[in-house]
Order: sequence, then structure tokens, then C-alpha cells
Amino acid sequence: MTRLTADLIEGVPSDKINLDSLLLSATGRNMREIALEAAGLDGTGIDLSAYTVSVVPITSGLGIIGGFSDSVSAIVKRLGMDSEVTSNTDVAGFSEGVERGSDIIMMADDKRFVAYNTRCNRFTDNAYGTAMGYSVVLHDAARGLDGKDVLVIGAGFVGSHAVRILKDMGANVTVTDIIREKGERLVAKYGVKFEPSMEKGLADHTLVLNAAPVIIPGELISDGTIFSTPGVPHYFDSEGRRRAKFIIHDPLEIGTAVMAVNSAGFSFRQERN
Ligand code: 2YJ
Repeated sequence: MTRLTADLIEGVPSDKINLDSLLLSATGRNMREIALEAAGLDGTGIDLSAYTVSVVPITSGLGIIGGFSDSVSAIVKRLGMDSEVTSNTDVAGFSEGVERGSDIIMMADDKRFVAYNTRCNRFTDNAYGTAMGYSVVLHDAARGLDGKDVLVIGAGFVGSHAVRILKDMGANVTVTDIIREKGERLVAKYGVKFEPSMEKGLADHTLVLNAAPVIIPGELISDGTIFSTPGVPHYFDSEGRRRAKFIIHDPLEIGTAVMAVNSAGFSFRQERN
């Protein structure tokens, strides 16, 4: 999994890219609506302001990423939740969040980024949130995926979740990965297609979820392609930007928002039943 850097996320707390306007122009829905849809909470009337979140800075491994916890907290606040970064780090920070009575504790080390729901002892993670969020974005931007051909680039954690989610949405999924065995595992598991050549995959598709750390030369992109692209590094040249209909990417927010709302959904459903 690619490690984020302080410069990648520096614009997140101030919402420099204005994610809502990007999402609204591509999908007709804003971040909050996409996250509710991704969490299966559309139309339930869930009150996100009833949830409190603690974000715990984690020093293990390569350590704190400047601005990471503040970015996560800002994203969660934009959804309407109450959020604070704990003053302690690591285990002391987790304890602080629990003692404060927070409903959700969010924290990331170099391997996992999780949201833990203290009301029902369940957690959800960022790979799933990212795959679900970007799949919903592609679904909405394409005005539905049933029977449509979708290319997933990358068969890692996010790509594997995305393959399953997009298939469940009714798409005809083709996956490509530079490691053939990874792609073929998904073929065996989900009955999707494998395309060894990313170039050919891109030539044959106008709906693409890119979950790989790959920079795609514009000349490979088919005119009118919708890219839902969590992959970092994120770069499209001017030819790629000209050919693509939409390129939807942000460094942290879509995955984080979906995992926070997923986590709220655990206790919302439990308490409603
Ligand atoms: O608390 C901190 O500041 C750090 N321990 C954060 C570490 C963030 N983790 C990563 O960048 C991981 N590679 C996973 C991030 C997944 C985002 N899609």
C-alpha cells in the first residue's frame, strides 16, 4: 500500500481541490451523499452529527505523517460528525478516545488505516472504504454499471475489493495487473476476465477504476473515459486530461469519508434493530 506524504495531503484540511464540486459535476452527488450511498445508508435518515470521532496519531513504523490526523479529522467534520485529534499518540491516544466516549476511533500505521466503532466493537478499513467509495463514484458518474464493461487496474487490496464490488453492481469486470497470478486469483474467485495488457484494456474500455501506482500516458486513454482513480502517484498528462471525460481523484477524502460513515452504520443498524 502506498504511504501518503505530508505534501500529498497538505490541501485536505482546507479542501483545496473542492472535492464536492468535482463529485457534483461528475456524479450529481456530493461527498456526504456518496459516502451514505457507499455505506448503504441512503434514505435511512441517519444523523451523522450524533457520532463523535477520535483520530489517534500513530508513531509506529515510519511514524507520524505531518497533517495526517488533522486531515482525517477535517474530512470527518465535513460529513457533519464531531471529531478531535487525541493529544496522546498510540495506545495512550486510543485509551484517551475510549475514555472520552468517542463512538469511532480512527488510526493508521504503515499497513492499515482503520475506523473502530466502540459502541459495537467492530472495525472497518480504508482499503474497503476506498474501493467502495471509488466504485460508487464510477457507478454514479456512468449513471449505473449494470451490463457495462469496466476495467480495474491493479489487483492489490483496493483493486480486489473493487473487482468484487463492481461485479456485484452488475458490471462486466476485466482486471489487469503486471503480476499475472494476482489477476488470475480474482478470475478464479469472482469469474471476472483478466487482460494482461493495460494498454489493450484501456483501448477497450471507457469506464476505468485505477487502483495501481501507475502513471498512464494520455495516448493510451480512449476518448470519453471516466476514471475513478484512487491510485497514487496521481498524474495525468495534458493529452490524458483532454481525452478523459472525468478524472475523479483525491488523496485521502473519499476512502476516509466512506470508512467513517461505514463505521457509524454499524451502530446505527444495531441500535435501530
Ligand atoms: O498517524 C500517522 O500520522 C501515521 N501513522 C499515518 C500513516 C498513514 N498510513 C498510510 O499512509 C498507509 N500506507 C495507508 C494509507 C491508506 C490511504 N489510502
